[in-house]
Amino acid sequence: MKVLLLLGLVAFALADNTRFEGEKVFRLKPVLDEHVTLIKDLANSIEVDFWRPENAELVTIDIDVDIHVPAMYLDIVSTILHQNDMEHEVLIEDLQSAIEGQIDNRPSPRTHSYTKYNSFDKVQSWINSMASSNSDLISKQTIGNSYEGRPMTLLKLGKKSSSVKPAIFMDCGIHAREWISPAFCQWFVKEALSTYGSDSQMTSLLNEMDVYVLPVLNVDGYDYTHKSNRMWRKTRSRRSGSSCIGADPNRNFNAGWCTVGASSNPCSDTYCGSRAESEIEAKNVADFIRRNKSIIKAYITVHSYSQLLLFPYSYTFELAATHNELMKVAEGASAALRSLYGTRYTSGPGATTIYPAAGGSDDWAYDLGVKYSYTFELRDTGRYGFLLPESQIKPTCEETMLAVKYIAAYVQKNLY
Ligand code: DDK
Ligand code: ZN
Ligand code: ZN
Repeated sequence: MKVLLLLGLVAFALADNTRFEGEKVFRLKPVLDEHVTLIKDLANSIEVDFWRPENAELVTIDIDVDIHVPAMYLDIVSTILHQNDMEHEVLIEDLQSAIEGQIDNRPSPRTHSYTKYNSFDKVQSWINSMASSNSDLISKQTIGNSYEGRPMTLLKLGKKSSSVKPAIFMDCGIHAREWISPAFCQWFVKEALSTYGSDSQMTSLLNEMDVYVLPVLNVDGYDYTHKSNRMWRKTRSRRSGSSCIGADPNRNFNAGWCTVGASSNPCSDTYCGSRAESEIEAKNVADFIRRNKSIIKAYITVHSYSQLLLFPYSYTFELAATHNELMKVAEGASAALRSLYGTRYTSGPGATTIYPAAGGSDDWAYDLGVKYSYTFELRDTGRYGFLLPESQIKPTCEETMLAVKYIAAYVQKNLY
């Protein structure tokens, strides 16, 4: 007993439990070239966590820059901002309180809940129970294991059929800290199953097509944000020659890999990895989509935050061959989303709408031949950022459902 207790204490002491007391999130508004240079210099000299854009190289004039600043640098940063007359505001006064405030005060259900941020283990047991209880409409398969050995379980929704059906592939949780994303995939599965038979669009969709849903792509990172560091973004892979962990899975796909908006520094949050598909999680997804390329008609990937509906390209400023159609569908989807609660989304190609960034899954899928390829950046626009309160899970998922269903209906209508 004593030994167990001792072991427990040792494990506790060794666990990385990053806390964020007194740390702030600032929104900077650079309007001069000097401001941009200043932000980049700041990033090189002190430890700043870029929330939006996700690294300093992506900072340009006239965009909002959201940065999380550790307590020890607050005075310097504030002095620099004022000395250089850079407009700014404090988005989050105290990051640790915001992290705690994100979780509702409702008694925490021991089981899975659609209106809470579920741990990886809870999502995993939810996947298993969903797949075993609705065998007519849903099945699961593992597309591989993560770096740390967690299963990547894919759900297949669709009325069983003897013929091969065209399909839509959707993943959530590429980035670990974007918790609203896996929450949406879980919501989607629930809604699909519960409205099949009553909602005519969902019924027809699942009769004619299959929808593959990967609720959590970056399983190791997601688990790590629940257990150790809420602000983690990347995978958890280790490499020789660097003590820094992980690569950005959304910079690791083979689409203009590491040419722009990505870093070759393993310590960066946008590290592109040692080569395209070096991250097993990206490779497992790419392998699945390659294997099923002839049936996959649309690819949807869900992130947060910024309220954007993006499509190719991000690795180049060139317009996609089907740009006009991609834009038309995105605008229809955004309008559908907005019709529920008035939430405004901006649609457009990644490179000009958010920032140039190579190695994204959407660009890769599109170039492979998946004609309808979209990246959602869900709520909000920065008030809570990654720490969107649980009270917003339901409205966010409800409105996003309308956009995803809009895209699905369009794809279904244009199958043949
Ligand atoms: O990966 C990113 O930095 C954001 C989501 Se957090 C999306 C960037 C645009 C789509 C990538 N092709
Ligand atoms: Zn993301
Ligand atoms: Zn983001």
